[in-house]
Amino acid sequence: MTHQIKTLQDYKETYQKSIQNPEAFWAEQAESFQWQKKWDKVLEWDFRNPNINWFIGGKMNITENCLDRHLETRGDQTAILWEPNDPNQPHKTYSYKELHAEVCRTANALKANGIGKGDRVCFYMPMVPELAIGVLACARIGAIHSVVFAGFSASALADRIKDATCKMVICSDYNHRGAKNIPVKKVVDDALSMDCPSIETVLVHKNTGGDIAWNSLDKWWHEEVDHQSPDCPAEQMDSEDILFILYTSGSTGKPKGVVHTCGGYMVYTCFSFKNVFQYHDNDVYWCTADIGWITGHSYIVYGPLLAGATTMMFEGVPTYPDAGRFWEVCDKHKVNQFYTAPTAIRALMAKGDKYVDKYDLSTLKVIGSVGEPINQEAWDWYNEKVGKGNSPIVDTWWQTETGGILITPLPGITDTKPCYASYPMPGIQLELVDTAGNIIEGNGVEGLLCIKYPWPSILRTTYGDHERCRQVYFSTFEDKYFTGDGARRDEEGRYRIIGRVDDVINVSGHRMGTAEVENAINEHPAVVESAVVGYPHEIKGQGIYAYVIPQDTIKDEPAFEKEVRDLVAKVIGPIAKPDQIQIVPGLPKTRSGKIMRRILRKVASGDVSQLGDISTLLNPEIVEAVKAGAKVKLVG
Ligand code: 7RM
Repeated sequence: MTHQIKTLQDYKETYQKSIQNPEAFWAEQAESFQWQKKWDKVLEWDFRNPNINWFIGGKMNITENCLDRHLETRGDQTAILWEPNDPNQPHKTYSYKELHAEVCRTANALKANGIGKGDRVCFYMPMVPELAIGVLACARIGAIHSVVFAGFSASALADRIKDATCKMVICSDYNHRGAKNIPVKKVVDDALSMDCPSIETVLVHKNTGGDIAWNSLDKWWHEEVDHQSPDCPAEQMDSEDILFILYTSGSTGKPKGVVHTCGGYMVYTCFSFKNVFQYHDNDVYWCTADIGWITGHSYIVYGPLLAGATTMMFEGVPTYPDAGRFWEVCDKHKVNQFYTAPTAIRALMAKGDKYVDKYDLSTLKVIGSVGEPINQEAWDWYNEKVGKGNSPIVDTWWQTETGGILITPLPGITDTKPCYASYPMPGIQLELVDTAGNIIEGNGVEGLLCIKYPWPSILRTTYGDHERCRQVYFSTFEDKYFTGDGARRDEEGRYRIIGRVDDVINVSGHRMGTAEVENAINEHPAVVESAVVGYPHEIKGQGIYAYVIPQDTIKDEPAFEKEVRDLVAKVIGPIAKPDQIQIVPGLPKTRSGKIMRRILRKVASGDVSQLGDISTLLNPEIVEAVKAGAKVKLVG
């Protein structure tokens, strides 16, 4: 069995063991899975290339471990519990047996439509069970899934389809989200009109039954899947065969396709799930993320199913029909572990205590947070109002690239401290360095967060561009994985994540490259140049502040701002719309022409007390103009 840490002493010993002999430690964790052929060697690695291989020579299929392995012991237990958007509609359950059969049917349908090992399949779907089923069906036959969050625009979807040369897109007709009915298939149609020649089939899941256009590549999910056999042999996969691609934003260029492989991802997501959430048989676990993000991949689908858990999938939003929905659902399904994002906690907190106070919530044992720093106020509210002071908060730090949770308290085992993600998981060797790469030793220090040794679910490459992977993650500091985050280590060795040190902003837990948003804004014909920065936002954590230089005087500013926002929504998606747009005559630049983002960040945050030396700027006079037009109240 995957080791489940029980005591503080156990954590300390396990951590020591994992550092002293990582290969023996991870081999022991890997033993508990079903391997078609055991590995020859546990690990080979080189961070310079990078070249990272875990469980070399091992053959397996992750779905045999998520599904088949549990049939004898828990075949009738609920695997997926699905709660619909509309509280008056019935929920659905899939037992492990039923899920196995559905995954096999779907896998057979994919095969019948020409999908085989190594082919890429894109998903553009809301949170319906068929999304989890489809993803697992890909894994069953060795096809690589690329799930695109269904809030992205047609052009963002087309970019991702093209980058991975996907053969198939799987979508829904429409999507229920709160009181809205969103035309999902229409977005796919629009994406495919942007030249995606690799797509051979569009598989459409009938979700609402609303009217859709029907094109030559389209096929209905139910017509392709329902008549298939409920048995499908699992494709034999090498540990290092690709399991999935997931796009994520960086500081430059277009989003990159982070690649995770089968063996290591399986071992780490199961191990971390069992330990971080202290899951026990018959518990009901709920992660509110969308499967379009890594949190949904690792901690709605793979981690929980590998561990034989009951995992809930929620179609709706936290505020529909009112701000008590999360808590109503926790009570309804007797949820034991609840995992959400600080932005949701802050939004619900702002609606007032009456929405949470009327629920019992006594089944909760562990409550989690992920995606961005959780501020003290939100932590306290979560602790008191949701956890009722007796459910430990696990503030989990990790990234799309890390595949699983790397820094977190272990509930009931290690202590918790507000705003601290706390301690590294077993196998995770953290290091803080300064900008020159010098290691910062000791406690009570701050630095750039790096990891000096591989763990099983570290990314292997960025799809189709290995050099970019090397450059972004492994070249800043020699022989280390650089996270892009700054962190503080307190006197007792706990870690507090401060935030990104690059041009990536975190809006409601969604990662966004400032360059990506700028490129979208610059598509507007009346825009000469733009600069985007993050600024503190009460609910979203960070908001998007855009400085825009127009070609000519803008006569109708509100209309112009709306055009810019709509354009960003069209190019990337509504989540990337700027919160503030400031029209400026110019941008502060260095003599070498680089935008001084530091100054723009200061103005956007309203604190201009320490702008620093601006005399060396190419255009120091522009700073006054930028300050004069600020969209927020300035102090200092
Ligand atoms: C899981 C996920 C990764 C970035 C990461 C951080 C930030 C995530 C926390 C956090 C403070 C946390 N993947 N981040 N978790 N910051 N405390 N507990 O979010 O790839 O989308 O984002 O998110 O900056 O680098 S992600």
